[in-house]
Amino acid sequence: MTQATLYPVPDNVKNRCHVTNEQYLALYQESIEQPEQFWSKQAQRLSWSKPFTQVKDTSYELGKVKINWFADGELNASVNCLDRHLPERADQVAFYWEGDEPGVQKEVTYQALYDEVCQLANGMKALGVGKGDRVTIYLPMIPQAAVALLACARIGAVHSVVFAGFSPDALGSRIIDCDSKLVVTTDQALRGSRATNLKDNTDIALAHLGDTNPVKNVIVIKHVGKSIDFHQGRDVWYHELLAQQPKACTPEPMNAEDPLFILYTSGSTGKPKGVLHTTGGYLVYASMTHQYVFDYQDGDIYWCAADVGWVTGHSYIVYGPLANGASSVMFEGVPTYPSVKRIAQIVDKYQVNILYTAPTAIRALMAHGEAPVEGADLSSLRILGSVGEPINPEAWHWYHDKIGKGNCPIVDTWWQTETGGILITPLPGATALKPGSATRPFFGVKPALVDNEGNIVEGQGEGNLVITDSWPGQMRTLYGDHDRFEQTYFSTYAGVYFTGDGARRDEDGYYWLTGRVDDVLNISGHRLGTAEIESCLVAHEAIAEAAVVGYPHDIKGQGIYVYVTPRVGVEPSEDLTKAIRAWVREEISPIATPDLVQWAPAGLPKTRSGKIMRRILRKIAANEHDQLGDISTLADPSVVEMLVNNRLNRK
Ligand code: 6R9
Repeated sequence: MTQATLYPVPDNVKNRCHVTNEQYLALYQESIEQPEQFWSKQAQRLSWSKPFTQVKDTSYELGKVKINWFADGELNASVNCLDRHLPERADQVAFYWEGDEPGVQKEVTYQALYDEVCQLANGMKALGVGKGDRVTIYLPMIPQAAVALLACARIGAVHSVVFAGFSPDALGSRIIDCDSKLVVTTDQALRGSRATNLKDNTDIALAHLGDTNPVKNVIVIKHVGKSIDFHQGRDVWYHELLAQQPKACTPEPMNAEDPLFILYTSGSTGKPKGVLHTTGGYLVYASMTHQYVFDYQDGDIYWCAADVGWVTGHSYIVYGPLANGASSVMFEGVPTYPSVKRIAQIVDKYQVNILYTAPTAIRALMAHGEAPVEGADLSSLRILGSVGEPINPEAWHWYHDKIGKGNCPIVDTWWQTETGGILITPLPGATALKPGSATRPFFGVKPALVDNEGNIVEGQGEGNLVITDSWPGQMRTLYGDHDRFEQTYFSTYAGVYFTGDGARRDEDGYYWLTGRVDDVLNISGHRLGTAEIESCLVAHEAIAEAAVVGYPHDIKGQGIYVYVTPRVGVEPSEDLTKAIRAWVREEISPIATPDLVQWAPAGLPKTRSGKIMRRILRKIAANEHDQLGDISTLADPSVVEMLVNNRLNRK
């Protein structure tokens, strides 16, 4: 392995950052050796209505997994994000909202956010929603998305955000799984001038649920102004509901371990997992990581270009920045609309200091050469962040040179929905960078590599990434399925949390994430389970059997390669291929649309016991059919030959 170029911390950054390398090393050591002392001090960043006396009570022992932090303390997340800032920040902008169309914009101050959160919280209470009830939020990137999360937090309701790009079916299954009483949505969502009818989707989802529909009310925000079907007695206009409500609402005192939210994510089986986060530990961790990783300082303008439908939006658009009293940009649209200059224009317009985005967005811009930065100044930028997938060195250099003008450290942040916040990352003032490496653990995080038998890999080496002890932001369970939680994360390797990712550790102890080691795809930074797509495919009348694998894709990181066996009597055709792509798009989401669909009329390669040999399918999809490895266990080797001859990726 050649030595990667080291990018030391630039002096201008070092001199103003929260921690230097020496401080990082000392604090890290303290966080590992005396976690109770360390975290009890760090938790003072929040305001607690009842102080905690216990700090950490956790066990990774299979059958008895428990994760409790600050368990006898009480606090309210919305108070920490709003009320306590008002004496000093009432008129400070919390969100500079930039609409899908340039020129459409709005500023929301801390006072305005507080007022609206209280009104919605009161409105929800008036509809009978209370502590512990689940509320599904199906919204685009508009300020009311943050309002809705915080209003739930204020009254102790548990929010479950469903990404606005998801289909009615995906929405319905998430509503049923957590038994939501209320849905908050909008007439339409706009992204890159494309409209999605969120309210219509909600109607379809609820109609499909029939008698099992647990939803009593749907709150509808009038965003675009499109007409909707109004269901008398069930639907409520947001503006009418709020008009009757006072701008004050007593916050519900929450135990630190009371649930704050559920967020569904794909696993390696078909059923999405309801990742559950609680209040105290999550907020301590989101707030602390936001401050240190992005070196957020008072007066900075921070922009996380993620969507609130993903965990990045929860922790680094809503909870972390607001807990820190930050001013953020919130963007409704996409990086390439109306042109590839949009990101640079927004940075210049709001004088953004910290930009946090995903490698897939960078690659989409990079494909246009200089155009995305032509005519832009970008000198306000100080720190750049990356999240969602490994950032390839080409994208890293483009980001660093073209967007960051060579002066801005890139924090490549590795984490997961399950981890609540960033676990492996550089700190801008402390860490020399290597393009493509997420570098070192954050405070309190103990990563390790294990081989497939579970033996710890010491020093330099490669293996499965596990975390050997708990941190406050860790998920607590899978909603309604603690057994699946234990099986998924704690049964593969005894006594440790298994991330599902592979990684390498180099001579400096830096971590290089190498991707998922399970049947989870990472498409443009979004997780999709292959099983989920497969079960959708076989639900189509033309398909007998399907197998889905990832393959290298220039922009998306991974593309979706689908092998399908038609039912007897079905003749594959281009039209049918199109119909199948549209089917998956409609049933799951545009993100899940197959890139390549290969017909396998002679069937899929299987072992004699009938297991599909995905290893072989992955090789064919990657155009690496000369490295198929051992195929002696195949039931019928001629199937492979046919698939290789008709393969669709020849790059
Ligand atoms: C935050 C988020 C988690 C999975 C994770 C890993 C991949 C995220 C990464 C990264 C390499 C990074 N991932 N950040 N891989 N380098 N900086 O993305 O959460 O949607 O749950 O996805 O994404 O594979 O396991 P989530």
